[in-house]
Amino acid sequence: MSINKEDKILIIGAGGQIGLELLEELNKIYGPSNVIAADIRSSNAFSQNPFETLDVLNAEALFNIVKKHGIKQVYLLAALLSATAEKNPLFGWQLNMQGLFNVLDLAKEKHLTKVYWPSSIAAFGPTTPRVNTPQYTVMEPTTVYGISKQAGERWCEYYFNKYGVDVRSIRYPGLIGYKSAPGGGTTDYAVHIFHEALEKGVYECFLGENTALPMMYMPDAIRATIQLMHAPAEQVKIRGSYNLGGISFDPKTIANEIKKHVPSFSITYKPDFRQQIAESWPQSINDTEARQHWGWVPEYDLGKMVQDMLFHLQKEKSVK
Ligand code: AKB
Repeated sequence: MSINKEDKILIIGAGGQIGLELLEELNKIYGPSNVIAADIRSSNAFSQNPFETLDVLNAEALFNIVKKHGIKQVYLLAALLSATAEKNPLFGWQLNMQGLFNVLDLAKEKHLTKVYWPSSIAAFGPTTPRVNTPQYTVMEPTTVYGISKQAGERWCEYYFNKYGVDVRSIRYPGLIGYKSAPGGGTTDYAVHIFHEALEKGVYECFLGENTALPMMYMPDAIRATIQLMHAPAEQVKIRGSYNLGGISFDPKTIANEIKKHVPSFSITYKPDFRQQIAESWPQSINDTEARQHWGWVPEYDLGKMVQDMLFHLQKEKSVK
């Protein structure tokens, strides 16, 4: 492992689904005073940490924050996700790409020592083999989000090869957690379903019942992210982005798993524009390279994840 606990870390997009959970874990390792939260909006969740209001498109403001706090590592999590970016494609492209360039350029100029940038299963497309999708395969994404992720992967690799930028990345599946809300993706149903099951006992799903997608429980995703960032540089052999496998299921299967704990729960299906996006993505992921290079092993299967989600959400509701 390569950890410098003195490093100052900046999380851009700290108020998002991944940002909030990453902040909590990085606080445990580096201490809250070393982890600077940045977002376009403030939030009570940042009360322990130094906070900066930041629009990642403002390169000068970003540079000033990096200088002010002596930042060494950046986790760049500000982005428009698949469903939201389809509604505003040019802004999605601009935010997702320019934000990345602003951070990579600071690393190229040696202001940063390490960068984390998330890619996604959205970087694949309808011509990709959908089952057990390998690391290296056909990639022809059809969403603007997916195109930005595919292009971003190539740029990360380019900055590594050309300028020696230590950039690391994971192709996240759909992420499921109880601590934060998802932010405009196609996989969001797999979080909404838990809240609706407990609050209303019914859920209308925006994907069809047999639409299988790769998913992952948030504790696994956060652990993988930190593990990759702490891996010795020579183990990080892929500088585009790593496939990461977790759990693969469709809405019907997760609904049945929830029913084991909430027997009265029922689900209906009303697919919308997100169905087409989901059908262009893999159903399951082969993550051999992540396992071999830096020792990735997932902990949660469907049953364990559903049980843990319901336990925590029920606990929260009984406190309210
Ligand atoms: C989305 O659905 O857009 C995201 C993703 C898979 O990257 N959750």
